[in-house]
Amino acid sequence: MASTNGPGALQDSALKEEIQSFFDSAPPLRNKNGRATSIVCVTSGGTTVPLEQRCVRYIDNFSSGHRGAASTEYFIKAGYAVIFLYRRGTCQPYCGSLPDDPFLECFEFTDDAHIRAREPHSEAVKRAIGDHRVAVEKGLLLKLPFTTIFEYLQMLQMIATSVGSLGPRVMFYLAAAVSDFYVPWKSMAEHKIQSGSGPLDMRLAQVPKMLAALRKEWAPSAFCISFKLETDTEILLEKADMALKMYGMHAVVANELLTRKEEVVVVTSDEKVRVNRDKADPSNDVEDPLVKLLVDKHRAHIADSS
Ligand code: 9Z3
Repeated sequence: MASTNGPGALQDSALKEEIQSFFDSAPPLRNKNGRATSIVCVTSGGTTVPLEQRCVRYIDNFSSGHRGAASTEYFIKAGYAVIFLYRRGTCQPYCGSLPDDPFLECFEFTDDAHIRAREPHSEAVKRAIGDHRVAVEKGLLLKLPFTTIFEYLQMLQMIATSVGSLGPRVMFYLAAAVSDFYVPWKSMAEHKIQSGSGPLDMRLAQVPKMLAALRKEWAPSAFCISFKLETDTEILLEKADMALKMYGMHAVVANELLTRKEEVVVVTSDEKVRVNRDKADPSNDVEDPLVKLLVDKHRAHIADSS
């Protein structure tokens, strides 16, 4: 006989209401300085689409992860706690000024068998380690890796349904490059596809429109920013507008592949704001003004919601 006491859907509607009213009236979570914590989930890097269950081959979406990693640093600077959902092996926060293989290039053994940072990297290493440690120790950076489209969307759903209840203080900044097509697990070959039988015919299914679920079901009060990437500037803004309306995003950041480090356009229902990198210094990036603009819009969203 099925137990009515065990875990599962709450049957008792009075209890459901009591729980809801407890959370509705609870003071917002605060950080150590007594400020209510705003949380942003930054997604970064491209998802893979495996072609075999024991995966030897996969389709990949391009993204170096620079946008997500740099934006994470600016959000932390602006007082946010960041959940950094990133593709394994892509750029990491605080590592932007280090060489590609920092472990091998930045360190050396001393005569007494200690490890020290080598010049000219020691200042950059010190800053990266220090800033990263402070962010983690203050509870402002949680890093979660994904590889496949399956992992990415399951983790995004898990994050959204857990932090969604915190309401308008939560932001989603979806910079990851997410596949539109995939091979459903059940119809995927288990073993490596053999090349002996000629050309490969494969039908890819469309990935369901998860942005709509995020916005409407998983975290309905959160502030949601998605990104639109195109290689043809003629269709970019029109496509960004379509995404804004179709998924009910609060803003869509439109970018073109070749100029994405110099300029983006933030598309909202009432304006299109061009955001450019400040060229005065080569170390400036476009994520700095972009995050500032979105933080302002997020503050307005929080004020409107209360
Ligand atoms: C972006 O458009 C990002 O800005 C980039 C950043 C991936 C271009 P990098 O990582 O580049 O700094 O090298 N991300 C979203 C790309 C995407 O797949 N968007 C989908 C689409 O355009 C909607 S979710 O259809």
